[in-house]
Amino acid sequence: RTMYTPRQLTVNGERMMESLHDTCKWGTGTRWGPGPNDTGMCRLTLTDSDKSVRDWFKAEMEGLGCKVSIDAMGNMFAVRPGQSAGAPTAMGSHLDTQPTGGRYDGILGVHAAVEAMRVVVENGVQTKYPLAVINWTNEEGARFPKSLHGSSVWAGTLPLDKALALTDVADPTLIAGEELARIGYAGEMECSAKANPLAAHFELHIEQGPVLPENKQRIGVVAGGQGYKWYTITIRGRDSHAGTTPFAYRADPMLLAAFFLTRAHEIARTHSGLVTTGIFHAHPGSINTIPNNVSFSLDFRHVSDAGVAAIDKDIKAMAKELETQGDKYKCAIEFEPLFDAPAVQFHPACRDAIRTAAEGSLAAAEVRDIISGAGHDSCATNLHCPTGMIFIPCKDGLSHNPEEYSTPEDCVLGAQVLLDAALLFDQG
Ligand code: HGY
Ligand code: MN
Ligand code: MN
Ligand code: MN
Repeated sequence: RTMYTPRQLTVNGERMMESLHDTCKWGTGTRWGPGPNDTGMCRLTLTDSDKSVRDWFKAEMEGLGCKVSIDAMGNMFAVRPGQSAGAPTAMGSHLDTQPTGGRYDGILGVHAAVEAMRVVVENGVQTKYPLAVINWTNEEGARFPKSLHGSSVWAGTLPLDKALALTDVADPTLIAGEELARIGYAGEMECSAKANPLAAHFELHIEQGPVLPENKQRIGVVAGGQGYKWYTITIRGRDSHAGTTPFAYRADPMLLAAFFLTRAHEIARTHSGLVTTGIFHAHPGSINTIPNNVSFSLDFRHVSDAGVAAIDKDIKAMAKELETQGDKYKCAIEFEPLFDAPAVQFHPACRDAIRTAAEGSLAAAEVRDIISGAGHDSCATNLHCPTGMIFIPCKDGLSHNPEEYSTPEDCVLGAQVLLDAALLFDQG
């Protein structure tokens, strides 16, 4: 058996890019369907657009002779047997998107994996172990607020019943488990690494940040990823009349939210971390009534767990201080934990396979080690099997935005490195 060498098989870039852009047609411009600024890329998890692209994935993989299994979280595993039985070497990512992005985020990794499988099949390659392509459910957490939703249940960090009970952030009458069944992807298979183990997981993803473009490098060998926490913050005050309530009689949650967010940003900067609020509600939402309460999302991140913990501690201390503000009436600040992921280090064997693969296509200077600012399903699989990630640059480091863009050349190069790394690992 000769060892596989990078580029021994080559991906068909034309075919991959055509099918990638073709599946964007199932996106919609708004949360719920064709809307005014139809960007054609919104495939919020468990909506009809997600169903369409899942149906395409299933048909495509079955057409390649793979067996497609669906687990209780709707994670989709397309597996092709190898010479020996055993856990598959997997190439995975996600087909769901943010409300206004997703031309490449997630879907590129799935298409590159599909193309890698096409090349293996059409060349009649017998891999040592089974080879798999995976579509993970709701990596984004944009609709049902858990990042890495499907892969976290598989990894055992989120109980299935809690995962299925999550409600839609925009319409709490919509429940994840019911939406999963509605689109026909509530699978029989147990959703766990125990019942459905992987030998390794490789993921191609756009960097979504500025490091590769700024350094004019083309492949990132991802060494690890940041830790992050999500909360819903609720600040409860006292609703009263905008015109008759003197400042000394106010407990104004909107004012406190302004202080809170400014101070939270200062805290994150002090610790060289990041903090973001993407969702904000004021209740009852009337121009001339001081709100009864405001609620908003809080996402903060740091390359180390200690950093995340320090930011967490300082933000909570700051909130305690803000609660003492006010004369007759004061506000209360509540933290509802939504999600947290530890900082991760990816497996050296996968990193080596990726670097060998990358240098099979590029000069070493065009390849760099990099830390992922974003969370990925690979952060979940990393808890159970050797995992590696490959980054390609995206324009201006922009992502989670309709202008998200990577060149076809970089997409195809990334797919080639994914194919080569997975086959090198399979034979390693
Ligand atoms: O939030 C994240 O980093 C992931 O892309 N959902
Ligand atoms: Mn992603
Ligand atoms: Mn994303
Ligand atoms: Mn992600």
